[in-house]
Amino acid sequence: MPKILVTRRTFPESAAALRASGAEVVIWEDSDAPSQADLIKAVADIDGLYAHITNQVNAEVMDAAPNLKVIAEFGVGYDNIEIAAANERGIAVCNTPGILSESTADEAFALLASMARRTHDLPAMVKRGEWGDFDPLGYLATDIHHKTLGIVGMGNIGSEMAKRAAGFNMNVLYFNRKKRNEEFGATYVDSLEEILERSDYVSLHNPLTPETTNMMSTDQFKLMKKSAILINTTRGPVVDQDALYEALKSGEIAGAALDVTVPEPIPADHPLLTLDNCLIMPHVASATGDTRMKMAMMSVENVLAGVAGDWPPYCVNQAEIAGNARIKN
Ligand code: 8YV
Repeated sequence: MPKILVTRRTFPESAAALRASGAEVVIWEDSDAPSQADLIKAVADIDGLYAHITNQVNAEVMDAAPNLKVIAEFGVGYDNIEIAAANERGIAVCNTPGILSESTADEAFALLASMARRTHDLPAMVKRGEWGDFDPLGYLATDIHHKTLGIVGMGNIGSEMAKRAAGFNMNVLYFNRKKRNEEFGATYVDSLEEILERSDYVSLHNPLTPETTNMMSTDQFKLMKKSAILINTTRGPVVDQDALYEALKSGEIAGAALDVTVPEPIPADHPLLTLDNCLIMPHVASATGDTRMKMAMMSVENVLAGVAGDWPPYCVNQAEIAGNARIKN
């Protein structure tokens, strides 16, 4: 009987689907995520790992799990998995692409709209009893329509963002490693520099890799318009947070909305939390009940296929491990 470890609680439906397969299923039900030491202990005899962003699935974890055939990440980003180590060992790595793109773009667009129309700071002012007399020049916001949105990373989520922006009559530019054929009304620009210079809003949708770590730092903020707003729903380390703090404080850019930070959770005394022009959400872009359920069921499909010895439907390294896969069928 194969054994599967799920490293956070899951929906009753996904737990039931795992158990219905006949596998032995261990679900980490604690309110805290397992520590690295806990994880290393818990993987000893498992065949499948249903993993989450809070797990660092590195070579040490893989070596502690000699039977491990498949790692199914709950999420599209899998930068928490040491993919080279998985490739060397023939372990299949899977993710949940596509199904969370619309929810993530919904949140990214909501963050853009919130910063533009000041729903991030004015309601708190009203609650404090500071709503003064009508003032034609008071509480001024920024338009969304006919402004320029720069999308960095035109994958599934970036294209959903472009569609939303088109509905708001925005001009949309995008920068991607490769020009795409289907551009959803967006215009390709061939450098990050150009998109930063031309955009009123810059929204990041590229994955975290060694090349994109600190991709947005002091020099990049200098290129942006002083009135520009940055939206980050990808991964915290793509933005150099110290440089962002300086840029927001000095007025180099007008605002930032972040769904992701370094670290997560961001400590309550972090300098970014002292700024009125910075809105921070607790990494929830995919967190709607419907989308999280679909992600869970996709993770179940992936892990069950892997422990049964079949290629998981959403395997990201099938070509890399074809010659040495622990999956046999
Ligand atoms: C997940 C995400 O909620 O898919 C991703 O890459 O960032 C989120 O949708 C997160 O990975 C939690 O596992």
